[in-house]
Amino acid sequence: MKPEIYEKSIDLASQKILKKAEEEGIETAWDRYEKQLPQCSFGQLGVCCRNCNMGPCRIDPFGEGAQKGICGATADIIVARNLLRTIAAGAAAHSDHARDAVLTFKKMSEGEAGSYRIKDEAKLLSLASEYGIVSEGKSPKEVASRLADTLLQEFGKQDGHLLCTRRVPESRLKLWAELGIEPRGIDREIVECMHRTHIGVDNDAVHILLQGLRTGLSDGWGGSMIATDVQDILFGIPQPRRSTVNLGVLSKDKVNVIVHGHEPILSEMIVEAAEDPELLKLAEEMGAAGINVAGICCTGNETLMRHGTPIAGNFLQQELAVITGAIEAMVVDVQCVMPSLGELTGCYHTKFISTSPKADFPNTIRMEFHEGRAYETAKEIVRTAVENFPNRVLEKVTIPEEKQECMVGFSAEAILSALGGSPDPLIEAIKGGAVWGIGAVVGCNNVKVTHNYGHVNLVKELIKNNVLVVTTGCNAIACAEAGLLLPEASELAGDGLKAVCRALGIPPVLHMGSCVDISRILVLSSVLANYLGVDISDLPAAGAAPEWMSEKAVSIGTYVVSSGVFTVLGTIPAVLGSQAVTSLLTGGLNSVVGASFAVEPDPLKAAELMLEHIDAKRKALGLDS
Ligand code: SF4
Ligand code: MSK
Repeated sequence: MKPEIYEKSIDLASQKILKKAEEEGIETAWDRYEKQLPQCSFGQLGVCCRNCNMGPCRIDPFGEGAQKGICGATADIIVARNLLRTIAAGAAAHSDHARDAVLTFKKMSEGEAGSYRIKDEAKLLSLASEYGIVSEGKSPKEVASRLADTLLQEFGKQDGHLLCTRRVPESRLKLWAELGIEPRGIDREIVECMHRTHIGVDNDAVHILLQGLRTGLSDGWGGSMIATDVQDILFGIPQPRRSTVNLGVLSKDKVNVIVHGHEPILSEMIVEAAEDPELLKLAEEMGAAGINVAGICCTGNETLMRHGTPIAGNFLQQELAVITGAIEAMVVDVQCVMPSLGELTGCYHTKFISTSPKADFPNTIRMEFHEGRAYETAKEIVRTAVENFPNRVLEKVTIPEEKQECMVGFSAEAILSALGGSPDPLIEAIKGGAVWGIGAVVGCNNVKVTHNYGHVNLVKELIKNNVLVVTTGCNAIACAEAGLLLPEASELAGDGLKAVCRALGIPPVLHMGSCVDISRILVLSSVLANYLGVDISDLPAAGAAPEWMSEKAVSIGTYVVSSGVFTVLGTIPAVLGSQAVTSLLTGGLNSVVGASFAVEPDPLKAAELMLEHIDAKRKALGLDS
């Protein structure tokens, strides 16, 4: 039976636009999901292999048909190999993003990326010193150049291990070394995954999965961390600020430009170009009251965190934003951009502009971005949007009134500064029980879950139980839309957390950034663990991804668990076809890395699992008061 609109999304603005889509006969991801049902159970269980052309082979999960692929691969081998390829793809996406950020940084240092500057010299100098680069007697650009060279070597490194892992507590690093999963070169780990999963190479499920852990770590403590650090130098460390979210941020009378994807390199310039007097004058000539830039997904999170640029929505709202009929340009870079936008934008006046040399989509206008003329490209893009304003068809425009204020910008540095410069107040609050623990809730939307239902209900349950939540990605946007990113939301928190939030003037849910910024959560965990003199796995902390869908989320889950944090997944990964892999991930990993996964689609039960875990960790630390 066709689902009701309220079953598709809990968000009122989204429900209104889903109704509009129905009335206009416009197809969305939810409709296409219906058409996919029932989804292939071999695929769902992870027991289908296409790794060579003797296949595809698939294992009969009921034990009646084939139990081995043509080469002899069992369900355990096939599931483990598929999982390893998924981790590799996710790690590649984050790390290739990082590579581009470092290349821009390098060009900036050589004066070949004119529009970019060093925005945070203090972070440049502290990173340089962390990487052993002497900055005395050198100009900031010389230091930047040396740092860029060092960071670029992290990708192709052939000897030793990733330098960011120096931030890891010693006991954890020792454990990784003993297990042989200390990450080496970022590219090396990803390439090795592809090699190992080629027919006839690695055919032991445990051996394969250990490489999965190492590859995930090369993302979290490598690619993602480098992306965050370099973007902070170029664009500034996020600081607390206010903004607004949801489809209601779209303007009735201004030119609406959406920036969507993951990389802030171009969107930073678009935000600047939208304030260019020449373009503002042109907007006025076109009958618009100004230019309104709004974000979707993590490009949106990046500009939100650093400029307070409003966010129009998370992953499942990208189509809905176009269906409002109010968008002049949908500007995309990489990752999480639906190819459906090509046909969809054709139903409205929206220009669909693709900008990355790596990513094109059907029916786009290509306006490829290169650092050398970044601002010029940004201006051309904004100009295209402005000139499109007169084409807006007023009868087709519905902008929901729902928009929600939020407080964002909680980088690890900003959190420490909100605490007065030391983790002491937080540690004391945790020790005293006012803050019962820390929950890291992240990840995507997935049509298999009512949009934002998993995110919002899980987070509400955690804060009700005095768990301070840190968030990134689409979870952060869902929380913002539900009003949870405001200091006033502490009214929904337990008494202890409420008092702490009031004293510090912070929300009970702290927005730490985009998907690559989960590295900020790793850094914060390390700081807390080191301060307490324990391993990350000893902290009263737990993670969750209630509505995850992307391969990047699998890599993230892998590095979070490998770093010692128990993590609950709200949607089921494609591993259930192997008993061995499933029990390793959900149990066996505990005795290997001190943490494991759980799968629980019900957000309240997921919160319960996280709370039980936090209780146990508190007890082990002697904090059971
Ligand atoms: Fe089949 Fe083995 Fe080839 Fe996979 S690698 S398709 S299981 S023969
Ligand atoms: S955007 S990876 S849907 S969180 Fe980072 Fe959202 Fe997931 Fe993309």
